[in-house]
Amino acid sequence: MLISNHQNTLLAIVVSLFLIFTGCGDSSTDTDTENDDNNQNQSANFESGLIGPGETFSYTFEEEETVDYYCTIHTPDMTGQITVTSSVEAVDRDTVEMENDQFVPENLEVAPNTEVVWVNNQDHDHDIKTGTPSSDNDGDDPNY
Ligand SMILES: [Cu+2]
Repeated sequence: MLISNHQNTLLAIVVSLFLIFTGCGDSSTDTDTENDDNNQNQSANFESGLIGPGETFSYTFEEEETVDYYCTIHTPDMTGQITVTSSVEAVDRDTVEMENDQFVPENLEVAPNTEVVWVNNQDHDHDIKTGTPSSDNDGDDPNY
């Protein structure tokens, strides 16, 4: 009886150590892959998640830079670019429409600190993300 209890305690300790060890390994690898994927020499970085029909997504661009983005659902054809430059007149907010699986306008120039609102005018979802379709293919999803 005594011996068996002792063995159970040892087993519990070994199992706990194993769970702690594997738990730590998991979380650190996940974060690393995410960061590598979006490293494009641009500071703007967003992922809208699904934008349903009639819904909008907005993001404020702070510094002068050129930002590529695309729709992950309609890749590789649905791409757009935001050029942030103080050479254009500053407005609080500007708009990109999603029509016929295109961004309109495809290239939008805004001054720093402008909020850009994407409007989904279509009857299906879009999902927009910074980067280009090809840069994403190098990363996490070999099946696409
Ligand atoms: Cu789309």
